[in-house]
Amino acid sequence: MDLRHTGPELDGWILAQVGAGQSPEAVVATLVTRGWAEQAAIDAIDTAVRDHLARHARDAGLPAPARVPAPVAWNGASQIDAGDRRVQVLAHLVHPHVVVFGGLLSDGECDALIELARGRVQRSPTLDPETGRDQVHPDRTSRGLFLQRGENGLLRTIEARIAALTEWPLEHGEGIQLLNYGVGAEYKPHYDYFDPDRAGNRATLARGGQRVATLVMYLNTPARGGATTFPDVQFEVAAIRGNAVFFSYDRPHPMTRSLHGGAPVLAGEKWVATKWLRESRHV
Ligand code: PD2
Ligand code: ZN
Repeated sequence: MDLRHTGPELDGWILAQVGAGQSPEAVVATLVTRGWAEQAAIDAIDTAVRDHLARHARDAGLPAPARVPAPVAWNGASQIDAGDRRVQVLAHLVHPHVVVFGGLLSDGECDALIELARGRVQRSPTLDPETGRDQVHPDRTSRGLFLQRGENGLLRTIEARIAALTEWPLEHGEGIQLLNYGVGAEYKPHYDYFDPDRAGNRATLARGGQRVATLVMYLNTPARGGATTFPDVQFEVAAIRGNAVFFSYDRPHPMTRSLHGGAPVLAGEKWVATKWLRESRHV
């Protein structure tokens, strides 16, 4: 078989190899022995598999999968070098794709973010998918503050760390949102992606494409309650100061099992900083 050129023959061969259980590394190695440069072989495999999955999704009436940040490997390193800080990997779930990080923020950074927001937070809105306008909704009873990306030195430091940790371009991140929940406040289960079929989401989607991942960073440890929950898999992440939960969703569809919520705070208060990552540059 002629494997020297891109085209249907090569794509068919790649899919047959992967389908037979060959690892991507083994397929790259075979292509290299046939004269391919390593990076070109990786790109050819990536394209063949991605096109195949997109066709498969379309045939099944589903949105095509997007590329998403994938910060950890299965049974990979338990600490990640995030540039200026080593971050622990405390737990990793594949579907939904959830990673619990330890020690992402220092105590001082958590306190500084809370101080920045205290007195400035207002009742958090949700985006009305029909009109595209912010609305106050009973499902979301936290108080929040949106910050600009790179608004001050502290945010620039944290945003650079997040970009290193997630291996996702800093410019694809939205500005950080600070949230405060008092006793009884919660964020009922929802999806963070935007429904592309709703007219009110068009303007948001035009400014950086779809959201593909969320990072919720815990700035304090509530006295009781306030976990981040994933109801589809009956999984919850305890809010512990400095830790964070990351989750990704490769398409705007419940099949991602990315339904999640902020459970009610039962005692004390809860502070989080949320960072959403987009497919492309967010403006
Ligand atoms: O505060 C949380 O745990 C939480 C839960 C679900 C935050 C968000 N979603 C969010 O900011 O989207
Ligand atoms: Zn959310």
